[in-house]
This record gives sequence, structure tokens and C-alpha cells, in this order.
Amino acid sequence: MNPYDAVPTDIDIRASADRVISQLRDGHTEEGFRLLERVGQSERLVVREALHRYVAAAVLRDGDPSSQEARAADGYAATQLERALGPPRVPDYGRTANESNELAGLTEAQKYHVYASMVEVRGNETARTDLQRDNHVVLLGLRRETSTLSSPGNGRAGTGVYDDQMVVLGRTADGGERVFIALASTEPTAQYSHQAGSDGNRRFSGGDRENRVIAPAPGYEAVRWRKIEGEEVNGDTMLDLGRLAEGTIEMFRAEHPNPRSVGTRDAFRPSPEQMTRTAGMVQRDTNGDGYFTPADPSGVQALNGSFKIHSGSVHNTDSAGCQTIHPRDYRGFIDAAQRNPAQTRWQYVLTSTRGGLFHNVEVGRQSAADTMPGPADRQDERQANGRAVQGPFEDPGLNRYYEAVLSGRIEQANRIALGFAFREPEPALHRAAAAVAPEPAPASAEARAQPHGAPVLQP
Ligand SMILES: [Ca+2]
Ligand SMILES: [Ca+2]
Repeated sequence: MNPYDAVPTDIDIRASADRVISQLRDGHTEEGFRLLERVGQSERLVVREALHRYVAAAVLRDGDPSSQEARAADGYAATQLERALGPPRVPDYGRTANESNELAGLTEAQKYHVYASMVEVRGNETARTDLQRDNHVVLLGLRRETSTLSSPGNGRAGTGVYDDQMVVLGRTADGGERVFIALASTEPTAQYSHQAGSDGNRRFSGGDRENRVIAPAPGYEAVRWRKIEGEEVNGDTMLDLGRLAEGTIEMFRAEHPNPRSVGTRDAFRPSPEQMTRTAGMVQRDTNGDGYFTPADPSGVQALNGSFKIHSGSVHNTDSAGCQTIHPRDYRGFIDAAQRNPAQTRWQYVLTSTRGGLFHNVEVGRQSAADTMPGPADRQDERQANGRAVQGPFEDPGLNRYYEAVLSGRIEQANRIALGFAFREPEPALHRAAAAVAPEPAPASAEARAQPHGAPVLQP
């Protein structure tokens, strides 16, 4: 049963937003906000959100004078619009009659505007311009924050889940709106992580072998590893898995050994121009906790051409950092994306989404730490939290850290230190570093191989 309203509506989302925009730009701010309220009130949530995004994108851009007037006239409405510029909510979209689907009953043009309005608020200027071109498509990725250790519950960890959406937005030669929505994954999986360990003979994707014997890091015990992928960027001798950071990335045609069932080798990878254009388009999980956050030292790195869009498998997303699409949707995705054989560049707008684990990470890391269910290794930590540990500090966390260091439980100490870094990065680290000698050093394979070595503290 689909719990959402599926009654068709005849609203023209773009035209309705344009009427509001025109009122606001003419200085009729109150009338404009009233009109926005009126056209949206009988529509379902996804439609109201799209209206807000179109209006916000048009009138709240930096330097638009109507933005100041709007704030002065109606602070509440202006705040709502500001919110519409932020990460969007992922529409609930299931394909079969039994799945919940917020888009059921909408026309293709209406669905197009639900997603195209996201490109308007989250894409760069090239992406927004490309949306207006006939016979041309733009790609949109909606990312839910997911641990690299996630699996659909098959007893293994780190095979990935298709919990993101990849959307192809395009116009036909005569301007008709077209949309294709695919299940996708925008993050890598722990099966490619160096943190999953090595038997002394595990392959790197480059062809060499990891000849050290390395125990799996906590949380990685149930990972059945594949080749080690990633780059070593923080000096701890362990390769670090990467993902595309949110933003607009220009893609061009590539090939990939997709599963044979999808019937095509076609794929996409960043264009050569894109790789020189912007710094910092890749995030790396350097602390190996399965997430990409400000707690990862040296976690922001340059883009390279390995970050492709290709098909995953049915029971495994096969992602070592690529955007992968469910094989059931892949052929449809490629056909929609390559509808015009003359198109050679695709703007790919990747955005974080509202309601995810870390959507508040910029404004308050406390909330991220609070809501993070976390990989399995955090369980012990939470249980330990309930136990009062005596020590020289007022902060119970510092006392637990101190105790863990003194008794040689390096991994536990690391995790506690990581917790500090999440909640309160700088002050907590200074306190922790001051509390314990010797000098902080990065966590490494050596540290795991020598459990009684020097305590390590991840900055
Ligand atoms: Ca590393
Ligand atoms: Ca991390």
C-alpha cells in the first residue's frame, strides 16, 4: 500500500513558481508570498517543496535586491525560502504498487520539476543553463549518508546498499520534459577498504600485494574483502577510500565492465577539464570509521578520473568510490542519459539531502554525533559509556580515554578520541593531548600489529 496521496493534479509547477517570482521581483512581496501559499496549499509536499525551490533559486540568489525586500516584508516566509536552498529531502520513490511512492499520480513534467528544482538550488551555473537546453540532459544524484560498512542484511558487512537516487533530467528536441529515476549508491563499500585487513597476500587494485598481516579494524570483522582500493593520503600507511564530494562534476563518456546482464559497457567518468578545474572534490575516510566527515584528517582531496558512474550488481553495489546504479535500472539510465548522441558532456549535480545522518554537520557536530547509529564497533563504546570510570579529570570521557591508554587498549582509546573529535574537535583534542604523553601519532597498521605500542590519538 502506498501511504501517500496519489490523486493527480493539474498544476504547472514551473509556471506557478514564475507567477510568484514575477510578483516578488515587481516589489509585490506580500502578494507574492500569499500567492505562493495559495498555489501550494492544495498540493502534496513534493510539489510544495519544488515551488519553494524554484522561487528561492530565483529571488534569493546573492545580490538580488528582492531578497532584501522579501526578508523585510515577511521574515518567516523568507526563512522558509532560505531553507529551500539547502539540501533537499529525498522523495520516497518505489516502483511497484506495493511500495510507498510520493510521485504516484504526477505527470512526467511534474516529476521533472520536482527534481529539476533541486538542480536549480544545488547545481552550478553550467548545470542550470544545461537544464534549459533542448535535446540535452543533466544528471542529479541525491545522497543519503551511509556507512561504507552497510549491507542489506545478508550476514556480511560492506557490500553496500542502493539507498540513493540518480536522476536523468532532460528536454526533448521540442522542449518536452523527461525524467528517469534510478536506484543508486554514491558511496564506496568497506569490502575494498584497507581497514578490512590482510592475510599477507591481499591484492591492491594496482596489482601489488599487501604482504603485512593486518587484523580487521573494529567493525570490519564481517567484511569479506576484495582488492584494496583508494589512496594513502594521511601518512598512516593505510589506503583511504574516497567518494565524490557534493557539487557539480562534469562527466564524459567512459567504459566499464558492467555486469553482463545490463547489456552495455557504457559508463561515465569526470571530464579531463573537470579534473583541473576544482580542488577538493573528493572526500576520504582517513580515520576508517566508515563515514566521510570533518573528523577525517586530510580527508579532502583532489578529484581523479577513477570516480565513474557505472552499474553495480544486484546484491552488491560494487562501489570502491564510484556512483553505481542498480542493474535493473542501468539500461534505462544509459538510454535516458545518452538520448542525444551528439551530447558529449554531462553536468552531474550531486547533493547531500535533508534528514540524513550528517546533514547538520556544518552547523552543529553535536547533533551528528547524537544521531549517528554508527558501525558495530561503537556498540562496545556505548556500553562502556554507561560505566563510571574514576580518574583525574572532570570529564568522564577523558577519564575513560586515560584509563584505556594506561591499560594499553589502543583501539578503544582511539575510538574515544574519535568521539571527542566529533563532538568538539579542537578544545577536546587539546585537552586530550595535554592529558596524555607521548606525542599524538596517526593510527596505523603498525599500531594494530603492535598492541602494546605507543598510544595513538587521531586528530
Ligand atoms: Ca591512510
Ligand atoms: Ca571517517
